[in-house]
Amino acid sequence: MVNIASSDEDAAFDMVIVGAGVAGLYMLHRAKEAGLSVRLVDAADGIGGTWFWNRYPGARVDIESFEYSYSFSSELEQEWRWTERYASQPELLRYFDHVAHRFGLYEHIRLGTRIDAATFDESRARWTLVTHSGERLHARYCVMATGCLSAPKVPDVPGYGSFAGETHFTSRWPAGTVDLAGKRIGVIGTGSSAIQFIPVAAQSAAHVTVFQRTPNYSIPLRNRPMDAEYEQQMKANYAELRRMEWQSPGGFVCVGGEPRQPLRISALSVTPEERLREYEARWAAGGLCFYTSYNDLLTNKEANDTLTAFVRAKIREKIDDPVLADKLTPSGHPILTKRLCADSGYFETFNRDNVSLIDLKETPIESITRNGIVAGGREIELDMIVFATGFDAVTGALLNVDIRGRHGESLRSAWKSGPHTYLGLMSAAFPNLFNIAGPGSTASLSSAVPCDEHQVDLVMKLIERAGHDDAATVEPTRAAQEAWTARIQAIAEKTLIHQSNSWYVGANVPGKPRAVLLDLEGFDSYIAVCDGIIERDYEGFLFNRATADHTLPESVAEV
Ligand code: NA7
Repeated sequence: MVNIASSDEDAAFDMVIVGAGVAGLYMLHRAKEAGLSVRLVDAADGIGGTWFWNRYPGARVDIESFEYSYSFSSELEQEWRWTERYASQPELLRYFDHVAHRFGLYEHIRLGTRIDAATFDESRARWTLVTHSGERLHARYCVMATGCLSAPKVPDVPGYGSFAGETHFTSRWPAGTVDLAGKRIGVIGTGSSAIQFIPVAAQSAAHVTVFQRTPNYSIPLRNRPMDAEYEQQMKANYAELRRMEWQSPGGFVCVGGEPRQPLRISALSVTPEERLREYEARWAAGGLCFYTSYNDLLTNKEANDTLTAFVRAKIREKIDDPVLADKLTPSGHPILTKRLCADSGYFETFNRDNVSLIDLKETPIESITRNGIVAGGREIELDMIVFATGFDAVTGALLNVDIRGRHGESLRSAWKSGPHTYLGLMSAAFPNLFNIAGPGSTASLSSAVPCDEHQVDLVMKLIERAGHDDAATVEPTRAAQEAWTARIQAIAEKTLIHQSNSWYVGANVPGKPRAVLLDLEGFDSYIAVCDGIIERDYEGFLFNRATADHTLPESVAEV
Protein backbone atom coordinates (compact mmCIF):
# COMPACT_ATOMS: atom_id res chain seq x y z
CA MET A 1 0.00 0.00 0.00
CA VAL A 2 1.09 3.57 -0.53
CA ASN A 3 1.02 6.69 1.51
CA ILE A 4 -2.08 8.54 0.36
CA ALA A 5 -0.79 12.01 1.25
CA SER A 6 -1.94 14.76 -1.10
CA SER A 7 -1.62 18.53 -1.10
CA ASP A 8 -4.99 19.41 0.44
CA GLU A 9 -4.46 17.13 3.39
CA ASP A 10 -2.63 17.99 6.59
CA ALA A 11 -1.21 14.51 7.00
CA ALA A 12 -2.52 11.33 5.46
CA PHE A 13 -1.86 7.70 6.20
CA ASP A 14 -3.23 4.30 5.47
CA MET A 15 -3.87 3.91 9.18
CA VAL A 16 -4.01 6.12 12.24
CA ILE A 17 -3.89 4.40 15.61
CA VAL A 18 -5.03 6.15 18.78
CA GLY A 19 -3.32 4.87 21.92
CA ALA A 20 0.24 3.71 22.61
CA GLY A 21 -0.58 0.90 25.01
CA VAL A 22 -0.23 -2.86 24.56
CA ALA A 23 -2.73 -2.95 21.65
CA GLY A 24 -1.65 0.20 19.86
CA LEU A 25 2.03 -0.73 19.81
CA TYR A 26 1.35 -4.18 18.39
CA MET A 27 -1.10 -2.72 15.84
CA LEU A 28 1.62 -0.33 14.73
CA HIS A 29 4.11 -3.16 14.40
CA ARG A 30 1.72 -5.26 12.29
CA ALA A 31 0.64 -2.35 10.09
CA LYS A 32 4.23 -1.32 9.50
CA GLU A 33 5.21 -4.88 8.70
CA ALA A 34 2.41 -5.05 6.12
CA GLY A 35 3.78 -1.94 4.40
CA LEU A 36 1.00 0.43 5.47
CA SER A 37 1.82 4.05 6.14
CA VAL A 38 0.86 4.48 9.75
CA ARG A 39 0.84 7.05 12.51
CA LEU A 40 0.18 6.30 16.15
CA VAL A 41 -0.84 9.14 18.44
CA ASP A 42 -1.25 9.27 22.19
CA ALA A 43 -2.18 12.09 24.55
CA ALA A 44 0.52 11.00 27.01
CA ASP A 45 4.14 12.06 26.90
CA GLY A 46 5.29 8.46 26.87
CA ILE A 47 4.20 5.07 25.59
CA GLY A 48 2.64 2.31 27.71
CA GLY A 49 -1.03 3.35 27.74
CA THR A 50 -2.62 2.64 31.10
CA TRP A 51 0.80 1.64 32.42
CA PHE A 52 2.10 5.11 31.63
CA TRP A 53 -0.55 6.82 33.76
CA ASN A 54 -0.98 4.30 36.58
CA ARG A 55 2.43 4.98 38.07
CA TYR A 56 1.31 5.13 41.69
CA PRO A 57 3.62 3.47 44.24
CA GLY A 58 2.91 -0.26 44.29
CA ALA A 59 1.52 -0.52 40.74
CA ARG A 60 2.32 -3.87 39.19
CA VAL A 61 0.77 -6.44 36.90
CA ASP A 62 -1.14 -9.32 38.49
CA ILE A 63 -0.58 -11.84 35.69
CA GLU A 64 2.91 -13.37 35.55
CA SER A 65 5.34 -11.24 33.52
CA PHE A 66 6.16 -14.19 31.24
CA GLU A 67 2.50 -14.31 30.29
CA TYR A 68 1.82 -10.57 30.33
CA SER A 69 4.13 -9.96 27.39
CA TYR A 70 3.98 -10.12 23.63
CA SER A 71 4.05 -13.51 21.96
CA PHE A 72 4.59 -12.32 18.38
CA SER A 73 8.37 -12.51 18.46
CA SER A 74 10.23 -15.46 19.93
CA GLU A 75 13.44 -13.40 19.81
CA LEU A 76 11.78 -10.80 22.00
CA GLU A 77 10.56 -13.50 24.37
CA GLN A 78 14.05 -14.90 24.69
CA GLU A 79 16.04 -11.71 24.99
CA TRP A 80 13.90 -9.76 27.46
CA ARG A 81 14.74 -10.43 31.09
CA TRP A 82 12.04 -9.86 33.68
CA THR A 83 13.41 -9.16 37.12
CA GLU A 84 10.29 -10.15 39.06
CA ARG A 85 7.56 -12.76 38.71
CA TYR A 86 5.04 -9.93 38.46
CA ALA A 87 6.55 -6.87 36.82
CA SER A 88 6.25 -3.49 38.47
CA GLN A 89 4.95 -0.53 36.50
CA PRO A 90 8.45 0.93 35.86
CA GLU A 91 9.64 -2.42 34.54
CA LEU A 92 6.64 -2.68 32.22
CA LEU A 93 7.46 0.76 30.82
CA ARG A 94 11.06 -0.37 30.24
CA TYR A 95 9.70 -3.39 28.38
CA PHE A 96 7.45 -1.29 26.12
CA ASP A 97 10.33 1.08 25.46
CA HIS A 98 12.51 -1.88 24.47
CA VAL A 99 9.78 -3.19 22.15
CA ALA A 100 9.32 0.22 20.54
CA HIS A 101 13.06 0.59 19.91
CA ARG A 102 13.59 -2.96 18.79
CA PHE A 103 10.81 -2.89 16.19
CA GLY A 104 11.44 0.67 15.01
CA LEU A 105 8.12 1.99 16.27
CA TYR A 106 9.08 5.36 17.72
CA GLU A 107 9.47 7.10 14.36
CA HIS A 108 5.76 6.47 13.69
CA ILE A 109 4.56 7.64 17.11
CA ARG A 110 3.50 11.14 18.03
CA LEU A 111 3.09 11.69 21.75
CA GLY A 112 1.37 14.56 23.54
CA THR A 113 -1.37 14.46 20.90
CA ARG A 114 -4.95 14.10 22.05
CA ILE A 115 -7.63 13.20 19.53
CA ASP A 116 -10.93 15.01 20.08
CA ALA A 117 -12.90 13.94 17.02
CA ALA A 118 -12.93 11.38 14.23
CA THR A 119 -15.25 11.71 11.22
CA PHE A 120 -15.79 9.37 8.29
CA ASP A 121 -15.97 10.87 4.83
CA GLU A 122 -18.22 8.53 2.87
CA SER A 123 -17.27 9.79 -0.57
CA ARG A 124 -13.62 8.91 -0.12
CA ALA A 125 -13.71 6.26 2.58
CA ARG A 126 -11.41 8.32 4.77
CA TRP A 127 -11.36 9.05 8.45
CA THR A 128 -10.34 12.53 9.54
CA LEU A 129 -9.08 12.78 13.09
CA VAL A 130 -8.84 16.18 14.72
CA THR A 131 -6.32 16.74 17.48
CA HIS A 132 -6.87 18.92 20.51
CA SER A 133 -4.73 21.63 18.89
CA GLY A 134 -6.84 21.53 15.72
CA GLU A 135 -4.54 19.54 13.43
CA ARG A 136 -6.11 17.00 11.10
CA LEU A 137 -4.91 13.51 10.34
CA HIS A 138 -6.47 11.56 7.50
CA ALA A 139 -6.51 7.81 7.21
CA ARG A 140 -8.25 5.00 5.44
CA TYR A 141 -8.28 2.94 8.64
CA CYS A 142 -8.77 4.30 12.13
CA VAL A 143 -7.84 2.04 15.03
CA MET A 144 -8.97 3.07 18.47
CA ALA A 145 -6.58 1.34 20.85
CA THR A 146 -7.70 3.60 23.67
CA GLY A 147 -7.82 0.93 26.36
CA CYS A 148 -10.49 -0.54 28.63
CA LEU A 149 -9.19 1.08 31.79
CA SER A 150 -7.89 4.45 30.73
CA ALA A 151 -10.55 7.12 31.20
CA PRO A 152 -10.59 7.98 34.93
CA LYS A 153 -14.00 8.13 36.54
CA VAL A 154 -14.90 11.68 37.54
CA PRO A 155 -15.25 11.57 41.36
CA ASP A 156 -18.88 11.55 42.44
CA VAL A 157 -18.06 12.73 45.96
CA PRO A 158 -19.69 15.84 47.47
CA GLY A 159 -17.27 18.73 47.94
CA TYR A 160 -14.81 17.40 45.36
CA GLY A 161 -12.44 20.25 44.53
CA SER A 162 -12.63 21.95 47.95
CA PHE A 163 -9.61 20.25 49.51
CA ALA A 164 -6.65 22.58 50.01
CA GLY A 165 -4.05 19.81 50.35
CA GLU A 166 -2.59 17.52 47.69
CA THR A 167 -5.05 15.59 45.51
CA HIS A 168 -3.92 12.67 43.39
CA PHE A 169 -5.54 9.98 41.25
CA THR A 170 -3.94 6.54 41.09
CA SER A 171 -4.98 6.56 37.41
CA ARG A 172 -3.17 9.85 36.71
CA TRP A 173 -0.26 9.68 39.13
CA PRO A 174 2.16 12.55 38.52
CA ALA A 175 5.59 11.93 37.08
CA GLY A 176 8.43 12.30 39.56
CA THR A 177 8.19 11.53 43.21
CA VAL A 178 5.15 12.33 45.26
CA ASP A 179 6.41 12.46 48.83
CA LEU A 180 4.22 10.31 51.06
CA ALA A 181 6.52 10.41 54.07
CA GLY A 182 5.02 11.74 57.27
CA LYS A 183 1.74 12.69 55.57
CA ARG A 184 -1.84 12.05 56.65
CA ILE A 185 -3.26 10.36 53.56
CA GLY A 186 -6.88 9.58 52.81
CA VAL A 187 -7.51 6.93 50.15
CA ILE A 188 -10.96 6.70 48.56
CA GLY A 189 -11.64 3.28 47.01
CA THR A 190 -10.64 -0.31 47.67
CA GLY A 191 -10.28 -1.77 44.17
CA SER A 192 -7.10 -3.24 42.65
CA SER A 193 -5.31 0.11 42.56
CA ALA A 194 -6.00 1.02 46.18
CA ILE A 195 -5.15 -2.50 47.31
CA GLN A 196 -1.71 -2.14 45.70
CA PHE A 197 -1.14 1.44 46.86
CA ILE A 198 -2.23 1.26 50.51
CA PRO A 199 0.43 -1.18 51.86
CA VAL A 200 3.19 0.85 50.20
CA ALA A 201 1.83 4.19 51.40
CA ALA A 202 1.46 2.88 54.98
CA GLN A 203 5.20 2.24 55.18
CA SER A 204 6.09 5.92 55.17
CA ALA A 205 2.89 7.91 55.76
CA ALA A 206 2.11 9.33 59.18
CA HIS A 207 -1.35 7.85 58.83
CA VAL A 208 -3.46 6.27 56.08
CA THR A 209 -7.24 6.48 56.34
CA VAL A 210 -9.01 4.16 53.91
CA PHE A 211 -12.53 5.09 52.81
CA GLN A 212 -14.16 1.81 51.82
CA ARG A 213 -17.51 1.53 50.09
CA THR A 214 -17.30 -2.11 49.02
CA PRO A 215 -14.76 -4.56 50.46
CA ASN A 216 -13.05 -6.65 47.80
CA TYR A 217 -11.84 -10.21 47.48
CA SER A 218 -8.08 -10.25 47.18
CA ILE A 219 -5.61 -13.11 46.87
CA PRO A 220 -1.95 -12.83 47.92
CA LEU A 221 0.13 -12.14 44.81
CA ARG A 222 3.25 -13.89 46.13
CA ASN A 223 5.55 -11.84 43.94
CA ARG A 224 9.25 -12.60 44.15
CA PRO A 225 12.46 -11.81 42.32
CA MET A 226 13.00 -13.83 39.17
CA ASP A 227 15.29 -16.77 39.70
CA ALA A 228 17.54 -17.94 36.90
CA GLU A 229 16.32 -21.52 36.91
CA TYR A 230 12.67 -20.46 36.62
CA GLU A 231 13.52 -18.03 33.84
CA GLN A 232 15.37 -20.71 31.93
CA GLN A 233 12.57 -23.19 32.31
CA MET A 234 9.91 -20.72 31.13
CA LYS A 235 11.97 -19.59 28.17
CA ALA A 236 12.71 -23.16 27.13
CA ASN A 237 8.98 -23.89 27.01
CA TYR A 238 7.64 -20.59 25.75
CA ALA A 239 5.94 -21.99 22.65
CA GLU A 240 3.98 -24.48 24.74
CA LEU A 241 3.05 -21.79 27.27
CA ARG A 242 1.64 -19.61 24.48
CA ARG A 243 -0.25 -22.52 22.95
CA MET A 244 -1.87 -23.19 26.32
CA GLU A 245 -2.72 -19.52 26.86
CA TRP A 246 -4.44 -19.28 23.50
CA GLN A 247 -6.53 -22.34 24.37
CA SER A 248 -7.66 -21.01 27.71
CA PRO A 249 -10.60 -18.80 28.68
CA GLY A 250 -8.44 -16.33 30.59
CA GLY A 251 -5.46 -16.10 28.24
CA PHE A 252 -3.20 -17.00 31.16
CA VAL A 253 -2.50 -20.40 32.64
CA CYS A 254 0.26 -20.20 35.24
CA VAL A 255 -0.62 -21.45 38.68
CA GLY A 256 2.27 -20.53 40.95
CA GLY A 257 4.68 -20.62 38.07
CA GLU A 258 3.44 -23.87 36.60
CA PRO A 259 1.45 -23.73 33.37
CA ARG A 260 -1.79 -25.64 33.93
CA GLN A 261 -4.90 -25.86 31.79
CA PRO A 262 -8.03 -24.63 33.61
CA LEU A 263 -10.07 -27.30 35.35
CA ARG A 264 -12.98 -28.00 33.04
CA ILE A 265 -15.18 -29.48 35.75
CA SER A 266 -17.75 -28.21 38.20
CA ALA A 267 -16.70 -27.24 41.71
CA LEU A 268 -19.59 -29.43 42.84
CA SER A 269 -18.38 -32.51 40.99
CA VAL A 270 -15.62 -33.21 43.50
CA THR A 271 -15.69 -33.99 47.20
CA PRO A 272 -15.43 -31.07 49.66
CA GLU A 273 -12.00 -32.41 50.70
CA GLU A 274 -10.70 -32.46 47.15
CA ARG A 275 -12.10 -28.99 46.48
CA LEU A 276 -10.47 -27.65 49.62
CA ARG A 277 -7.11 -29.14 48.58
CA GLU A 278 -7.46 -27.43 45.20
CA TYR A 279 -8.36 -24.08 46.78
CA GLU A 280 -5.52 -24.32 49.30
CA ALA A 281 -3.03 -25.08 46.52
CA ARG A 282 -4.21 -22.10 44.51
CA TRP A 283 -4.19 -19.81 47.54
CA ALA A 284 -0.60 -20.90 48.16
CA ALA A 285 0.27 -20.35 44.49
CA GLY A 286 -1.16 -16.83 44.63
CA GLY A 287 -2.32 -14.35 42.02
CA LEU A 288 -5.40 -14.64 39.87
CA CYS A 289 -5.31 -18.42 39.43
CA PHE A 290 -8.79 -18.92 40.90
CA TYR A 291 -10.09 -17.68 37.56
CA THR A 292 -8.69 -20.83 36.00
CA SER A 293 -10.06 -23.26 38.57
CA TYR A 294 -13.52 -24.88 38.39
CA ASN A 295 -15.54 -23.91 35.34
CA ASP A 296 -18.84 -23.01 37.02
CA LEU A 297 -17.68 -20.53 39.64
CA LEU A 298 -19.21 -17.66 37.71
CA THR A 299 -22.34 -19.46 36.59
CA ASN A 300 -23.54 -21.51 39.55
CA LYS A 301 -24.22 -19.78 42.87
CA GLU A 302 -23.74 -22.96 44.88
CA ALA A 303 -20.36 -23.56 43.24
CA ASN A 304 -19.42 -19.92 43.71
CA ASP A 305 -20.40 -20.07 47.39
CA THR A 306 -17.68 -22.68 47.99
CA LEU A 307 -14.93 -20.33 46.82
CA THR A 308 -16.54 -17.26 48.36
CA ALA A 309 -16.59 -18.95 51.77
CA PHE A 310 -13.00 -20.18 51.39
CA VAL A 311 -11.59 -16.76 50.52
CA ARG A 312 -13.66 -14.96 53.14
CA ALA A 313 -12.23 -17.23 55.83
CA LYS A 314 -8.68 -16.66 54.57
CA ILE A 315 -9.15 -12.89 54.65
CA ARG A 316 -10.56 -12.91 58.18
CA GLU A 317 -7.53 -14.85 59.44
CA LYS A 318 -5.23 -11.99 58.45
CA ILE A 319 -6.89 -9.24 60.46
CA ASP A 320 -6.27 -9.08 64.22
CA ASP A 321 -9.30 -7.00 65.21
CA PRO A 322 -12.54 -8.99 64.67
CA VAL A 323 -14.66 -5.88 64.19
CA LEU A 324 -12.28 -4.63 61.52
CA ALA A 325 -12.18 -8.13 60.00
CA ASP A 326 -15.98 -8.00 59.63
CA LYS A 327 -15.76 -4.74 57.78
CA LEU A 328 -12.89 -5.75 55.50
CA THR A 329 -14.33 -9.13 54.56
CA PRO A 330 -16.53 -8.91 51.46
CA SER A 331 -20.06 -10.12 51.96
CA GLY A 332 -22.42 -8.38 49.58
CA HIS A 333 -21.39 -9.93 46.29
CA PRO A 334 -20.21 -13.33 45.01
CA ILE A 335 -16.50 -13.68 44.35
CA LEU A 336 -15.38 -13.09 40.73
CA THR A 337 -18.40 -10.91 39.93
CA LYS A 338 -16.09 -7.96 40.46
CA ARG A 339 -12.51 -8.11 39.17
CA LEU A 340 -10.52 -10.25 41.62
CA CYS A 341 -7.64 -8.36 43.24
CA ALA A 342 -4.18 -9.67 44.07
CA ASP A 343 -2.27 -8.02 46.88
CA SER A 344 1.02 -7.83 48.70
CA GLY A 345 0.07 -7.50 52.34
CA TYR A 346 -3.13 -5.48 51.93
CA PHE A 347 -5.25 -6.92 54.73
CA GLU A 348 -2.26 -7.23 57.09
CA THR A 349 -1.67 -3.50 56.65
CA PHE A 350 -4.78 -2.83 58.70
CA ASN A 351 -3.04 -4.37 61.73
CA ARG A 352 -0.70 -1.36 61.76
CA ASP A 353 -1.31 1.53 64.14
CA ASN A 354 -1.04 4.08 61.37
CA VAL A 355 -3.83 2.64 59.18
CA SER A 356 -7.55 3.01 59.82
CA LEU A 357 -10.72 2.18 57.97
CA ILE A 358 -13.84 4.25 57.46
CA ASP A 359 -16.68 1.98 56.39
CA LEU A 360 -18.76 4.15 54.09
CA LYS A 361 -21.73 1.80 54.42
CA GLU A 362 -21.96 2.88 58.08
CA THR A 363 -20.66 6.41 57.76
CA PRO A 364 -20.86 7.73 54.19
CA ILE A 365 -18.70 10.62 53.06
CA GLU A 366 -20.70 13.75 53.78
CA SER A 367 -18.29 16.09 52.13
CA ILE A 368 -14.73 16.79 51.15
CA THR A 369 -13.70 19.98 52.88
CA ARG A 370 -10.73 22.35 52.78
CA ASN A 371 -8.99 20.32 55.48
CA GLY A 372 -10.03 16.76 54.80
CA ILE A 373 -13.06 14.51 54.59
CA VAL A 374 -16.20 14.54 56.74
CA ALA A 375 -17.76 11.14 57.37
CA GLY A 376 -20.13 10.17 60.16
CA GLY A 377 -20.20 13.76 61.41
CA ARG A 378 -16.44 13.80 62.00
CA GLU A 379 -13.86 15.71 59.97
CA ILE A 380 -10.74 13.66 59.31
CA GLU A 381 -7.90 16.08 58.69
CA LEU A 382 -5.63 15.11 55.83
CA ASP A 383 -2.56 16.32 53.95
CA MET A 384 -3.32 14.30 50.83
CA ILE A 385 -6.37 12.68 49.25
CA VAL A 386 -5.80 9.84 46.81
CA PHE A 387 -8.69 8.93 44.56
CA ALA A 388 -8.46 5.26 43.64
CA THR A 389 -12.00 5.44 42.34
CA GLY A 390 -11.55 3.61 39.06
CA PHE A 391 -12.43 4.19 35.46
CA ASP A 392 -15.22 4.84 33.05
CA ALA A 393 -14.25 1.41 31.81
CA VAL A 394 -14.29 -0.05 28.31
CA THR A 395 -16.39 2.63 26.60
CA GLY A 396 -15.15 5.77 28.41
CA ALA A 397 -12.01 6.57 26.43
CA LEU A 398 -13.69 5.71 23.14
CA LEU A 399 -16.68 7.94 23.74
CA ASN A 400 -14.49 10.80 24.91
CA VAL A 401 -13.73 11.16 21.19
CA ASP A 402 -16.58 12.56 19.08
CA ILE A 403 -16.76 9.73 16.54
CA ARG A 404 -19.01 10.17 13.49
CA GLY A 405 -19.64 7.44 10.95
CA ARG A 406 -21.96 7.22 7.94
CA HIS A 407 -24.50 10.11 7.63
CA GLY A 408 -22.67 11.83 10.47
CA GLU A 409 -24.08 9.25 12.90
CA SER A 410 -22.47 9.72 16.28
CA LEU A 411 -21.12 6.75 18.22
CA ARG A 412 -22.20 8.42 21.45
CA SER A 413 -25.83 8.45 20.34
CA ALA A 414 -25.63 5.01 18.74
CA TRP A 415 -24.50 3.68 22.13
CA LYS A 416 -26.84 5.81 24.25
CA SER A 417 -28.46 2.77 25.79
CA GLY A 418 -25.31 0.63 25.78
CA PRO A 419 -22.67 -0.37 23.24
CA HIS A 420 -23.54 -2.28 20.06
CA THR A 421 -20.64 -4.05 18.39
CA TYR A 422 -19.74 -7.03 16.29
CA LEU A 423 -17.06 -9.10 18.06
CA GLY A 424 -16.37 -6.09 20.27
CA LEU A 425 -14.31 -4.83 17.34
CA MET A 426 -16.50 -2.90 14.90
CA SER A 427 -19.87 -1.20 14.72
CA ALA A 428 -22.34 -0.90 11.85
CA ALA A 429 -22.19 2.45 10.02
CA PHE A 430 -18.63 3.04 11.23
CA PRO A 431 -16.64 1.54 8.35
CA ASN A 432 -12.90 0.96 8.71
CA LEU A 433 -13.04 1.88 12.40
CA PHE A 434 -11.67 -0.77 14.73
CA ASN A 435 -11.94 -0.71 18.52
CA ILE A 436 -9.32 -2.96 20.02
CA ALA A 437 -10.54 -4.44 23.30
CA GLY A 438 -13.86 -2.75 22.68
CA PRO A 439 -17.10 -3.55 24.49
CA GLY A 440 -18.23 -7.06 23.67
CA SER A 441 -14.72 -8.48 23.41
CA THR A 442 -13.08 -10.67 26.03
CA ALA A 443 -10.20 -8.30 26.68
CA SER A 444 -11.36 -6.80 29.94
CA LEU A 445 -11.85 -10.20 31.56
CA SER A 446 -9.05 -12.19 29.98
CA SER A 447 -5.35 -11.29 29.92
CA ALA A 448 -4.97 -8.12 27.86
CA VAL A 449 -1.87 -8.99 25.84
CA PRO A 450 -3.04 -12.16 24.04
CA CYS A 451 -6.53 -10.71 23.56
CA ASP A 452 -5.06 -7.59 21.98
CA GLU A 453 -2.69 -9.60 19.82
CA HIS A 454 -5.55 -11.76 18.57
CA GLN A 455 -7.78 -8.79 17.75
CA VAL A 456 -4.97 -6.91 16.02
CA ASP A 457 -4.27 -10.00 13.90
CA LEU A 458 -7.97 -10.07 13.03
CA VAL A 459 -7.85 -6.40 11.99
CA MET A 460 -4.98 -7.21 9.63
CA LYS A 461 -6.96 -10.11 8.14
CA LEU A 462 -10.00 -7.87 7.60
CA ILE A 463 -7.84 -5.24 5.93
CA GLU A 464 -6.29 -7.88 3.71
CA ARG A 465 -9.75 -9.22 2.82
CA ALA A 466 -11.00 -5.69 2.07
CA GLY A 467 -8.34 -5.48 -0.62
CA HIS A 468 -5.80 -2.93 -1.67
CA ASP A 469 -8.28 -0.63 -3.36
CA ASP A 470 -8.06 2.82 -1.78
CA ALA A 471 -11.84 3.12 -1.60
CA ALA A 472 -12.39 -0.24 0.05
CA THR A 473 -14.42 -0.42 3.23
CA VAL A 474 -15.22 -3.08 5.78
CA GLU A 475 -17.96 -2.90 8.39
CA PRO A 476 -20.33 -5.29 10.09
CA THR A 477 -23.95 -5.71 9.10
CA ARG A 478 -26.46 -4.43 11.60
CA ALA A 479 -27.89 -7.92 11.84
CA ALA A 480 -24.51 -9.39 12.82
CA GLN A 481 -23.92 -6.58 15.27
CA GLU A 482 -27.29 -6.97 16.96
CA ALA A 483 -26.90 -10.74 17.12
CA TRP A 484 -23.47 -10.35 18.77
CA THR A 485 -24.76 -7.74 21.21
CA ALA A 486 -27.67 -9.97 22.16
CA ARG A 487 -25.31 -12.92 22.49
CA ILE A 488 -23.05 -11.07 24.93
CA GLN A 489 -26.01 -10.08 27.09
CA ALA A 490 -27.50 -13.60 26.94
CA ILE A 491 -24.20 -15.17 28.05
CA ALA A 492 -24.06 -12.69 30.92
CA GLU A 493 -27.60 -13.53 31.97
CA LYS A 494 -26.47 -17.11 32.60
CA THR A 495 -23.78 -15.89 34.99
CA LEU A 496 -23.76 -14.19 38.37
CA ILE A 497 -22.17 -11.03 36.95
CA HIS A 498 -25.23 -8.85 37.59
CA GLN A 499 -25.06 -9.66 41.30
CA SER A 500 -22.53 -6.90 41.80
CA ASN A 501 -22.25 -3.29 40.76
CA SER A 502 -18.98 -3.44 38.92
CA TRP A 503 -17.41 -1.73 35.95
CA TYR A 504 -18.02 -4.99 34.04
CA VAL A 505 -21.64 -3.88 33.72
CA GLY A 506 -21.08 -0.12 33.71
CA ALA A 507 -22.55 0.17 37.22
CA ASN A 508 -19.63 2.12 38.72
CA VAL A 509 -20.33 5.31 36.80
CA PRO A 510 -23.50 7.22 37.71
CA GLY A 511 -25.76 7.58 34.67
CA LYS A 512 -23.93 5.01 32.54
CA PRO A 513 -26.35 2.53 30.95
CA ARG A 514 -26.21 -0.83 32.69
CA ALA A 515 -25.05 -3.31 30.06
CA VAL A 516 -22.48 -6.03 30.24
CA LEU A 517 -19.33 -4.75 28.56
CA LEU A 518 -17.52 -7.99 27.88
CA ASP A 519 -17.82 -11.42 26.35
CA LEU A 520 -17.91 -13.71 29.35
CA GLU A 521 -17.45 -16.88 27.35
CA GLY A 522 -13.71 -16.36 27.42
CA PHE A 523 -10.74 -16.01 25.12
CA ASP A 524 -10.64 -19.55 23.71
CA SER A 525 -14.33 -19.43 22.72
CA TYR A 526 -13.85 -15.99 21.22
CA ILE A 527 -11.00 -17.27 19.07
CA ALA A 528 -13.12 -20.23 17.93
CA VAL A 529 -16.02 -17.94 17.01
CA CYS A 530 -13.69 -15.64 15.04
CA ASP A 531 -12.11 -18.60 13.26
CA GLY A 532 -15.56 -19.82 12.21
CA ILE A 533 -16.47 -16.38 10.90
CA ILE A 534 -13.27 -16.23 8.84
CA GLU A 535 -13.88 -19.73 7.49
CA ARG A 536 -17.31 -18.62 6.33
CA ASP A 537 -15.63 -15.81 4.37
CA TYR A 538 -15.96 -13.18 7.08
CA GLU A 539 -19.59 -13.81 7.85
CA GLY A 540 -21.32 -10.71 9.20
CA PHE A 541 -18.87 -8.32 7.57
CA LEU A 542 -19.53 -6.27 4.46
CA PHE A 543 -16.76 -5.35 2.07
CA ASN A 544 -17.54 -2.47 -0.24
CA ARG A 545 -16.18 0.50 -2.13
CA ALA A 546 -16.88 4.11 -1.26
CA THR A 547 -19.14 5.93 -3.72
CA ALA A 548 -18.57 9.53 -4.70
CA ASP A 549 -22.29 10.39 -4.52
CA HIS A 550 -22.45 9.24 -0.88
CA THR A 551 -25.10 6.61 -1.62
CA LEU A 552 -24.76 3.62 0.60
CA PRO A 553 -23.85 0.41 -1.08
CA GLU A 554 -27.11 -1.52 -1.35
CA SER A 555 -25.97 -4.21 0.99
CA VAL A 556 -25.24 -1.70 3.77
CA ALA A 557 -28.49 0.21 3.30
CA GLU A 558 -30.49 -2.98 3.61
CA VAL A 559 -29.15 -4.28 6.87
P1 NA7 B 1 -11.98 -0.19 40.60
O1 NA7 B 1 -11.70 -1.61 40.67
O2 NA7 B 1 -13.16 0.27 39.78
O3 NA7 B 1 -12.13 0.33 42.10
C1 NA7 B 1 -12.62 1.62 42.38
C2 NA7 B 1 -12.87 1.71 43.85
O4 NA7 B 1 -13.30 3.03 44.16
C3 NA7 B 1 -13.96 0.78 44.34
O5 NA7 B 1 -13.61 0.31 45.60
C4 NA7 B 1 -15.17 1.71 44.40
O6 NA7 B 1 -16.16 1.30 45.27
C5 NA7 B 1 -14.52 2.96 44.88
N1 NA7 B 1 -15.30 4.16 44.62
C6 NA7 B 1 -15.63 4.66 43.41
N2 NA7 B 1 -16.36 5.78 43.58
C7 NA7 B 1 -16.48 5.97 44.89
C8 NA7 B 1 -17.12 6.95 45.69
N3 NA7 B 1 -17.79 7.95 45.14
N4 NA7 B 1 -17.05 6.84 47.02
C9 NA7 B 1 -16.37 5.82 47.58
N5 NA7 B 1 -15.74 4.86 46.90
C10 NA7 B 1 -15.81 4.94 45.57
O7 NA7 B 1 -10.74 0.64 40.06
P2 NA7 B 1 -9.19 0.31 40.25
O8 NA7 B 1 -8.43 1.44 39.67
O9 NA7 B 1 -8.88 -0.07 41.63
O10 NA7 B 1 -8.97 -0.97 39.37
C11 NA7 B 1 -9.38 -0.97 38.02
C12 NA7 B 1 -8.90 -2.18 37.33
O11 NA7 B 1 -7.48 -2.10 37.15
C13 NA7 B 1 -9.09 -3.47 38.04
O12 NA7 B 1 -10.38 -3.98 37.91
C14 NA7 B 1 -8.05 -4.34 37.37
O13 NA7 B 1 -8.54 -4.79 36.13
C15 NA7 B 1 -6.92 -3.40 37.16
P3 NA7 B 1 -17.40 0.39 44.75
O14 NA7 B 1 -16.80 -0.97 44.52
O15 NA7 B 1 -17.87 1.02 43.47
O16 NA7 B 1 -18.39 0.46 45.83
